[in-house]
Amino acid sequence: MISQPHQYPTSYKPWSHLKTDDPEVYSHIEAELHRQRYSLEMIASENFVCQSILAGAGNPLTNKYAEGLPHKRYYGGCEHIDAIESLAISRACSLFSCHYANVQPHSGASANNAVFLALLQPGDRILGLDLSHGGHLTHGSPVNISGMYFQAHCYGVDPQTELLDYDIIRERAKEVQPQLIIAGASAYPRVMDFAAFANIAKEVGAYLLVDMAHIAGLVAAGLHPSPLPHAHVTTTTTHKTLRGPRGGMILWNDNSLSAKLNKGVFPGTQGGPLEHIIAMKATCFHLAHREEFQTLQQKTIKNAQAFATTLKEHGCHLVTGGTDNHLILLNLLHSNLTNHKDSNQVTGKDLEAALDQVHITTNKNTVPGEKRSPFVTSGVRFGSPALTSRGLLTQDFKLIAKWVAQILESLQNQKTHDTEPPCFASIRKQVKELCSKYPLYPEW
Ligand code: DSN
Repeated sequence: MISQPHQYPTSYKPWSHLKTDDPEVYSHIEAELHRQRYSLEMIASENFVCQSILAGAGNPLTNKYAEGLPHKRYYGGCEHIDAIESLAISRACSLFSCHYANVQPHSGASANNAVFLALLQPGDRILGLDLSHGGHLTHGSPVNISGMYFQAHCYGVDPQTELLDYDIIRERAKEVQPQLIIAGASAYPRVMDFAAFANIAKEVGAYLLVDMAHIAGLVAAGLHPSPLPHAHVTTTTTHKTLRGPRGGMILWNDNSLSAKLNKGVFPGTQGGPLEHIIAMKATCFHLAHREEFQTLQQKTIKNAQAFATTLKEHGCHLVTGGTDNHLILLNLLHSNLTNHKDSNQVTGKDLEAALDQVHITTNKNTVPGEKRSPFVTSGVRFGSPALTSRGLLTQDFKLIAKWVAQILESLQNQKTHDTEPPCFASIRKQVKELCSKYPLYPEW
């Protein structure tokens, strides 16, 4: 593991007491730690926190109710909670160069809901990136509250380049006349032009919400342009590239929005804040100022690009042809690696399951022009943050990409499903060796 502020001298684990108090839960936690240790985690939205944050999240602040904001609480005894939450707010503002932050959202989805409640009326029009083009459920999907309580419209990527085309987005915005435009994605591998989004929002008189959850760590390190100078409101999670505890946050600059946004969180959509997690958000923002964090984010991009290049060398088609950030989206509709005319059509579900069998963890993902259901899909999404935090190098990412291509090719060539393709056993062994070379939380 890299970028760990402290190595603990003993093998004491924060969850050790559960061994006697609740052996059943203890054994599931141990099993999950074992899974994380002996698999290659390539889900683009996941990461491994440093030991300080992992251990620090189990702290006495979990015992405290603190509804309200620092120094304006509905409960007594909040003086230390106030100090910690104020620190988290000021560190968030300093890290992202903005004036205001609410660090209470339990997740990115909760942060987005709070913004919707603050800025919209039921039935208002919102415009976000199509889910199958890399958008997110909370940006207007019909199965999410954002698509049920608002009139949700979407824009897509250019069918040829698979890139965002700001002229097309402008046209959509003029047609739809939304009250809110959402920029941000969970499967878009390229830089987003937030200034262009802001211009479009201004032209149609809409608020601009940027959901930077996936790229927050890159933004903090100055490796992706920041949305903060452009968006009315920015939301994020804290646990993806940012490498903090699992949670969300809202950032903004215009004080006239402050009361609405804060009320959108509490009492609008949440109750008591998770102050033990807010303490670790503060630590995350502190660590993100360090040079090691910058280096980690640079390596995250470099490793993703090495992975993408190797997949392409093996004949894989990547959405947009590559990546500028931490994620790679493999398009299986155009990635035929075999010479056989009658090769199998491999779905995202098939490849995700096959990679699971060799302990490479990914997720099936829709791709632009998707015809299959979200449970099947024609793509697989990969990400570099977790393995980069674990210490894997560019050469390791190239090796993993080679294994992915071998597995895909063997699925495309497979004549019978009765036996496992021959390369699986050897790749599984090599995955185990690679995991052992980069131990995860070795003191535990
Ligand atoms: N579920 C996250 C992702 O995987 O991208 C987004 O919330």
